Amino acid sequence: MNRTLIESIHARRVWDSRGRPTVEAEVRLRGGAFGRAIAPAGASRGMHEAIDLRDGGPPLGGMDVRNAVSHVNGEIATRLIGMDAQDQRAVDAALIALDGTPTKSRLGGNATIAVSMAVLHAAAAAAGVPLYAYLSQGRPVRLPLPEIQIFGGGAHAGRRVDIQDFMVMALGARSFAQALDMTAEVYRAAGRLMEESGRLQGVADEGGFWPAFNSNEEALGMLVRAIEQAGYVPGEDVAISLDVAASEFGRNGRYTLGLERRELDRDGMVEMLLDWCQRYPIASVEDPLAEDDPEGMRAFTAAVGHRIQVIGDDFLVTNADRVRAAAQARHCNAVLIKPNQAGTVTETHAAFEAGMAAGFGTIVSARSGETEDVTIVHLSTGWDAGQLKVGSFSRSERMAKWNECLRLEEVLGSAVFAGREVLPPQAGLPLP
Ligand code: 2PG
Ligand code: MG
Repeated sequence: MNRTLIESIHARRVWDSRGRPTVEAEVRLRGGAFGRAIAPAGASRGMHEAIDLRDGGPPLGGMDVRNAVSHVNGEIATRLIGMDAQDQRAVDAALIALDGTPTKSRLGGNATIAVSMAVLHAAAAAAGVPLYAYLSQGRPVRLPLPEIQIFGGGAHAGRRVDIQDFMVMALGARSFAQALDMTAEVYRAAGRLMEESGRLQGVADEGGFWPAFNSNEEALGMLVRAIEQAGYVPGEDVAISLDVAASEFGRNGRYTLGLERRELDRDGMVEMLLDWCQRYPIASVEDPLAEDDPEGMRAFTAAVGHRIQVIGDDFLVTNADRVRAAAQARHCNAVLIKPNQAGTVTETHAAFEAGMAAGFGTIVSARSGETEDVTIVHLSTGWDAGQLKVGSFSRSERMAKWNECLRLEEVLGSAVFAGREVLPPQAGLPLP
């Protein structure tokens, strides 16, 4: 009997952090090993990412996933039972072939990623090691430098402000645990400042404070004050990281800032961001221009890429070919890695490897709709990605990931924290 052959696969409908249904998959191997994973869900989604299959119709605003769940329990289980869970590549190739579409639109990327990750967990369990160790195969790994949201905006906060994520990176931290301690102080200070100025209105989808600001830039000013009030030097101890998520408000080279009632063209948008990078301690900017604006991405990267991390998220959708093309054309210098954008672990890993080969920064990332699933923590550590983005410093679907990192750091030791060396040396210092 081969103990790592898949014996059974079962999916059920569970609920995510926005109270929407999602797909949980469980895989059992002949030797008894077991793996489980839950698909996350994005709100600001790239147009080329794997499709989250939703049922449509009146119930739950069309967001139900009964079809995706039955695809797992039906066709997918029938196809994968008897395959070797240790051969992730073959399992994922079978999922891709069975689906037969470029975007997993038939079976659902939510169905395929839940199964693919559950198979990975089962294989690690059969090997008797934690998932990160199964992935690293003895190669040296590091705990990632976290980017942690303080204010949530964009599609995660009713578009109250245009910019989606105002985050911090604890550049001065010497361990993952210390990075969390420092971020916790900044988060607390930000909460206090919001309260004092009469703006405390709860939190957005990923646990960052609800952005009751009059301009996008006001959030930057408040973030710098929060860093200072927490006792840190902005740009040295703690720097700012932005996810502009510009595809949400930009098309065809035009950008509409709803909060400020103004429209910018590509050059205007690049100019505004450059100005921010000159006046604020910004270390990293994600999707500064829209997914349909490679020219804008290239212009921004040409201006700041030697000093600041420029990440492609919607722009690259965790796709290896897109990462290679972007590296060639210098559209950005870092890639966000989201397993459910690709739809299988193997495709996610291929995008990650393409980023590594290009000398890109690599940031494993959660989605705005999350659960207690902590698979991405093990991917970021086991693949030695160097960075991890999970959302803010509240709400248990976020804290579950940070806490899992602490457990791994206890095993690995704080000497293996990636820290600020994953960023360009001058990241965080205002541009001259
Ligand atoms: C992003 C993510 C996480 P969403 O844009 O990077 O912040 O958001 O999951 O909604 O795409
Ligand atoms: Mg993003």
